[in-house]
Amino acid sequence: MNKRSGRSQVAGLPEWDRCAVMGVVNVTPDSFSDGGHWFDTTAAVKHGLDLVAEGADLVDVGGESTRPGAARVDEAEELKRVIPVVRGLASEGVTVSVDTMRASVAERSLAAGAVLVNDVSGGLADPAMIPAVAAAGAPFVVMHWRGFLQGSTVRGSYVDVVSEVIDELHARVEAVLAGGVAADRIVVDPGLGFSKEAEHDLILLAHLDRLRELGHPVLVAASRKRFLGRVLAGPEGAPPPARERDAATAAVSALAAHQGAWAVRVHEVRATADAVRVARAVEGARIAEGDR
Ligand code: PMM
Repeated sequence: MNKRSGRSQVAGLPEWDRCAVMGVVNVTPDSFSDGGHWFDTTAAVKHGLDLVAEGADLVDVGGESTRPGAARVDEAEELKRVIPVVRGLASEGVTVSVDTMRASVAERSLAAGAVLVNDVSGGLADPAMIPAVAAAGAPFVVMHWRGFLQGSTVRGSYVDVVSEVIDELHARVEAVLAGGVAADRIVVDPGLGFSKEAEHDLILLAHLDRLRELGHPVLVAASRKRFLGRVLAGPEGAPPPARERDAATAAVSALAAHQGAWAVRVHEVRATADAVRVARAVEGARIAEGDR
């Protein structure tokens, strides 16, 4: 934790003096938000490098779509998609995160140069995940997750969504700590859109301060998600397609950075890179004012 700005850091990763930008490379044929456009190793590596050129601090590589209703990819296929892309980006000096629920994919990715494991199940999907991350000494993103089935009605009912997400994340963090992952390597994530309605996502975004009270850096992954489609829907109620939600995503990035998020995970990096820099400048002005 930086005492002056209150900014949180993650052991084992570079330090950024502002909210970090995590660019997304989905190496899948069926990702809802980029239509499988990057389903090719060379194209995926090039896309990751382009994201870095546009201002991404780290690149999150995933080979399995988590969109509602997506079928699970088998392990061999996930490895085939992810490992060459992780290796290609890491060999170019990119800070690489791997988005996987499988311990084997996490282990092989770390061996290929990844430095962060991002598991949307928070270690629940694969019992071997936490021991693998602990053994490697890798930083770990623990996302709020209520199971494979997602969407509006499935396990998405809450009385007080902020308290419930915090309590459930706290329980996962305890399990991850008990499994041997160091406290200063744990990142928490509210899991926007996972077993949550649009209003749940918005309330969680309004209360990132409470999530930060868990004592771990917070990752926010709002990019192109359904709740933004709902917010932007026209009078007929039709949400714009995922690719037309990037300006809204950048707005969330500014809001998240302003509330002290450690990082934001986005598909379109350029606008978010600007947004987090503006948030940093405003924060710098506030700190300078306090010094006068
Ligand atoms: N969402 C998706 C994929 N990976 N990782 C984290 N930590 N948090 C998320 O909310 C999250 C994630 C699904 O979105 P995508 O298919 O657009 O990548």
